[in-house]
Amino acid sequence: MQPSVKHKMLEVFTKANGEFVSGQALADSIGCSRTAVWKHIELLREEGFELEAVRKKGYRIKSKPDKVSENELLIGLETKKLGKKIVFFDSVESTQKEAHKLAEEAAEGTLVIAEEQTAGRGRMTRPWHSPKYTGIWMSLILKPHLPPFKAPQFTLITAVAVAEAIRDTTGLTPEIKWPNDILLNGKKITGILTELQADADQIRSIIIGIGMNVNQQEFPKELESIATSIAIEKGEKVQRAKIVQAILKNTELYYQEYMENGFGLIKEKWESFAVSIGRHIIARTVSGTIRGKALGITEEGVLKLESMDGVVHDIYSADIELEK
Ligand code: BT5
Repeated sequence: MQPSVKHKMLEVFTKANGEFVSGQALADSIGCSRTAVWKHIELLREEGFELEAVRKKGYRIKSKPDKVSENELLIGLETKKLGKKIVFFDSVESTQKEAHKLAEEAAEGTLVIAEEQTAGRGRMTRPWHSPKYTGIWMSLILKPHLPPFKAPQFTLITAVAVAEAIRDTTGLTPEIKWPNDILLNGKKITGILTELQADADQIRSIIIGIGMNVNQQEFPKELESIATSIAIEKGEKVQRAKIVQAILKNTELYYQEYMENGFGLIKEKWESFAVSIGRHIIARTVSGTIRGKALGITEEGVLKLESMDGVVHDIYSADIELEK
């Protein structure tokens, strides 16, 4: 199938918003014959789209396949900029690596997404388990005109966008563990990896990697006790494209809010999801381990941690464990 005809057809269905579109209307908008429309409807069906056909009314899309390729993500995407350009891989080493390669030339909002990563990574080159067709493995390229020290705030902006996307699409109640984990019932379902391409005083690109466990029913032994998925917590599978669309919509909204009005509203929302604030925690940083009470985060997204001797530490990056 020619991508342009397929795209045009999906666009018409998107505009129709679940209503029927007649074969003639499809043919007219696409600029092809009714036979070609029929042929392309069949091809969409083969791809897993459920299309209802009713005489005298036409066609409508009843459901989309659970894929995260361009077509599935573009139907129903409600953003102006984010995700308007999608680079899709069926299998790739790491979307983060691909996004780094593309960043210089890419338009802001370009999304790199894959059905599987064979060498997905977390912070400090830790491995990120990314099995095929079950999760969301994606990297988003943003180009804010900001100095590099503002970049950590984007982890928090993304965390709020992701937490709300999970809440709104599944009804589950996620929590955020500073700085980059989203949890369901105390186990990790999402990790965020914010990386930079920058000059000394100016960000060129921020590459936000998001890894979310969605439809996995099981995990490898080493992750069993710390990881979970939406399907495990909800008891049913969910459409990944819907969640991706919600993440993009929320990220666009909070990115704009941040650029126009600063961090205030996002900080408030972040704190409403935060699990570690006010609790006794262990923070493992590259320069050592500090135990104490998490007081909150600053406008810069820095964690304030009060140790037993009353000293308040600024934590820029760490792994956090909640004290029992
Ligand atoms: C993170 O690192 O949590 C950031 C993960 C970012 C992954 C995305 S996927 C798309 C993009 N492309 C990439 O290559 N990466 C990004 P960190 O806080 O360092 O956590 C890593 C640790 O989480 C590992 O050491 C494991 O213990 C655990 N882990 C690995 N895979 C997991 C999974 N699928 N679910 C939950 N925990 C996992």
